[in-house]
Amino acid sequence: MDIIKEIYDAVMEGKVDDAASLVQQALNSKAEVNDILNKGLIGAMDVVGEKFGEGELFIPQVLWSAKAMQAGMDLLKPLFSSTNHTEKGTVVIGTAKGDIHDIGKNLVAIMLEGSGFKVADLGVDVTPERFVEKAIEVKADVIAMSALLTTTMPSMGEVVSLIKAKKLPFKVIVGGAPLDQAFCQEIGADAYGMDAADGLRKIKGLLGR
Ligand code: B1M
Repeated sequence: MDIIKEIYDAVMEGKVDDAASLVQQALNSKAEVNDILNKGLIGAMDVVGEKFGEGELFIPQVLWSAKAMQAGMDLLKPLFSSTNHTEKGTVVIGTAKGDIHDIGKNLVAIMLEGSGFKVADLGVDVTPERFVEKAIEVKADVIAMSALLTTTMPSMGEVVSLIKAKKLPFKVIVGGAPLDQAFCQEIGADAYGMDAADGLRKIKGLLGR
């Protein structure tokens, strides 16, 4: 069987060890990293999400799939490592208040680090105040926020309001499956990242790098 399909199946079935060893095998056999990530790991997680939404899969199964995906992603992380160590800027990243989804956010953080950015990762369920405090503490250039729930999207707008009220210099980028460019404009954020690669591109664009 095609190794990418095997990775896809391992994530679908939530087989954490298999996902890791198959990703390693794929890397050893010089499979395309983008195929491993997009067709194997993310492709499977998208279908898991659809089945979860339709009530065909339940939270424990989704969690195992998420763990399998993360195990595969951990092995890809070094491949995104920067060869150019000139620091491009500092980004504070986290998942919006009330939201514990972190796979997409982790992917954005990996790509940023790999591209030479300093990343302060606040994890999940981050309050608007905490985003701003951390950005002040580390003298960030950008605050990057992820949300996967429609109910947690509005707290991203609170971050923008806090920044404006305090006249702080931080740029704001938002991303996550339920968001779009219109929402980004509605809350007054500076950019919307459609996926992790687009997030990286937009952050570079915001900083002129
Ligand atoms: Co949740 N969940 N979940 N879940 N979950 C969704 C998001 C959902 C769409 C599933 C569904 O119903 N079809 C639905 C949200 C509905 C809505 O609000 N519209 C949902 C729900 C309802 C819930 C709970 C409420 C379920 C419950 O308890 N009844 C609960 C919420 C808990 C909470 O947060 N308070 C919950 C829990 C969970 C798990 C814990 C089981 C698990 C999370 C594990 C983890 O993250 N560690 C989970 C998962 C895995 C999902 C799905 C299946 C997959 C999400 C994922 O990781 N995708 C998801 C369905 C789906 O999205 N299809 C679902 C892979 C990841 C790579 O994609 O994060 O979209 P994503 O990131 C993308 C882009 O969006 C973008 O880049 C990435 C790709 O390159 N991106 C950015 C993301 N952030 C970015 C930031 C940027 C730029 C780009 O710049 C800053």
